[in-house]
Amino acid sequence: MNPSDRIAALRAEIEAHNYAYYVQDSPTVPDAHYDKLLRELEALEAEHPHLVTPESPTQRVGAPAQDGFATVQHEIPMLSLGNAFNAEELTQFVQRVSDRLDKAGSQSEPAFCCEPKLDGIAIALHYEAGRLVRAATRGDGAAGEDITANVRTIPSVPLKLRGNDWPAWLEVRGEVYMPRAGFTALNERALAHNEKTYMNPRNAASGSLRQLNPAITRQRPLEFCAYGWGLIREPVKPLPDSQFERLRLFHEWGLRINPEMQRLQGLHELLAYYDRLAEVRDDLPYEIDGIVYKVDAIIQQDLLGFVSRAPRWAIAHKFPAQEALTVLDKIDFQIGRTGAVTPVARLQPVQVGGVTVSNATLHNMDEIARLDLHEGDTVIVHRAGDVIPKVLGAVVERRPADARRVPLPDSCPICDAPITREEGEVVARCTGGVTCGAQRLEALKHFVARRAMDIDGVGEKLLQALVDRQWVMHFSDLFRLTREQLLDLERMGEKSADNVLSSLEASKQTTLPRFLFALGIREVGETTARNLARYFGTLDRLMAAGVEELEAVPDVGPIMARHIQSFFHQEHNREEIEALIGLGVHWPAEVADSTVALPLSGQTWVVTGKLETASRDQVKADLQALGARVAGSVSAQTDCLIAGPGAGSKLKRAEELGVAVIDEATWLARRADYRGEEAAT
Ligand code: 9MJ
Repeated sequence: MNPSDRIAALRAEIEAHNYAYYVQDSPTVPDAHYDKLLRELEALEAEHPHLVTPESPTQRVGAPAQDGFATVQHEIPMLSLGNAFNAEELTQFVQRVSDRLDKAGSQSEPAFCCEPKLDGIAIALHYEAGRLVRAATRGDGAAGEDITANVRTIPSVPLKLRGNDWPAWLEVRGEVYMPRAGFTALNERALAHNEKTYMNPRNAASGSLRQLNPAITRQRPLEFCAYGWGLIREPVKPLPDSQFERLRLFHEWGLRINPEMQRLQGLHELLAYYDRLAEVRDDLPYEIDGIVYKVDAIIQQDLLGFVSRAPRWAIAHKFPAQEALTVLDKIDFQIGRTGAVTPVARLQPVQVGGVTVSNATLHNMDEIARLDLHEGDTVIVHRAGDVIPKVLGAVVERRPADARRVPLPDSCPICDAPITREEGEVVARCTGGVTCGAQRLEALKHFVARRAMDIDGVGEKLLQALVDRQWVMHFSDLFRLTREQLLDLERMGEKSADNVLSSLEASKQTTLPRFLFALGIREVGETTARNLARYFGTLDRLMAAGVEELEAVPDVGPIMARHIQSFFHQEHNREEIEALIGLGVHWPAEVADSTVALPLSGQTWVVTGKLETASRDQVKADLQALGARVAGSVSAQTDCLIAGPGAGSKLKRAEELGVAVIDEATWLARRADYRGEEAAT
């Protein structure tokens, strides 16, 4: 393709994305893909300057102003930021800044004001005599939309500035964004009411801000954070000559600024700041997509000036994209331990969030319908932190003619038993029960797992081989395996066979909570298994318990109680338990304790940072065993935070809220105490 055609194609595609993004609040492609197109266009236009036109998407900053809102001209253009996509590009930026300052005669090494790059909507707030008189979106940078009525509903936007030393006219610039928790709640509400959900917090913020009815905006959990300024007139006293100090002054006037903001110097410090925030990124209560570095001294900012779209004195150092485009090749159906049918997206491998993703769970048929997914679709995949990858939606414009809808299969792909979905249930189930190879394999995997019977050396491959040969149909069959059988398996040497046999033998000595958890009773996780063991003391008492008595156990609700009771009523389960005990599975007696609440009952704990003596999972399990609820984030409801080295935003939040914080050593001492109390009762 010749450059002129490629430029035309890029412009058309970018314009289409702009429209979807800015006008419909419903992006068709991830930001990273959009950035790539824009960069390619910029590079081509730089090579062929005669092909640049005023209408080119490279010649404007953002979206054009929309109908429905009055237009506000920005007296000083609202620019965007240049990007650095890796450390090398940041290095070049720092070098460029130093070189230019040198040339301009400003020898002092620049300091940078650093803060997370909020993923929201840039706006300008106009304060006249300290009162909010107007709020506007960035729009195309030259003119935006008057969204004053909507912005006035945002609690963190002061309608009147504090103090009295602000300029007669002050234009504050910053980001309106939606914190993660508010976004999740908003989408959950929308789902419950069968309304449109938003793809991400940023679109939710944009959509909420651009409501024509401010009463709707008011119900949306929006926040504002200041990071800059526009026109300033008639200051009553000279403003600080540093970005950092100026924002601190804004803070005194009642504006929010980012608590992570720091003034740093030298590439090394900038990169360390980037690394630290990349580490805590997923723990922050809001989404960020990179770090913004701004030359701190305003005199140096002025010396550096602007290029067409962005200041030369600032840059956004982007984090690896958490969203990417790929093709959904196929939807498969997996059968879980309890027969639950889970659709799984088979994707063309794609890099996202720093790893290669080729599968993503689609949860259930409702989710496929909600996202309107077809095999063959181009889809947007999201992956953040260690969270499992998620398909956010399809790019309908790219749907090929032969794209296929995928119905729920009538029968199980493994055992051919009918698949049913009960009225009002989201989950479809294979009715094959233990005769279904998939359910059997999943049940066995669960049974041997580390936190269950902990049978070392018996993994999925071996279990699959044993199930295939029909040597292991039930849990108890594991303990009937002979050395000869094992040696008959491919790739099983004498040593491995002996190891498997001794692991099996060793696992027979277990605990009642482990045994109960291993049985795989629906809804019964580790904590419930512990609570059941503790409450009833013996398996016999538990097996004899009625629904009412089961419901008296901490954490056990009516549905779970019914699952437990029905499990122990089924003849084949009772036989299996008897067989296991007959083959030597045993556990020490538990001290039944149905009267005393667990020491941490009713408390909410959070764990963060690196721990020395145990994994976070283990500490979590210990906490749950003591009755605590373990939460993922710190709130006013948190009773205690266990913080290891490297703790970031959670620790900060706990300190802000006055939540008790203990280190690992203190936790270990407390745990010993609690367990001591337990032993004494
Ligand atoms: C965000 N999004 O957090 C800027 N930004 O500065 C910060 N954006 C910006 N600064 C000039 N912290 C243009 C945009």
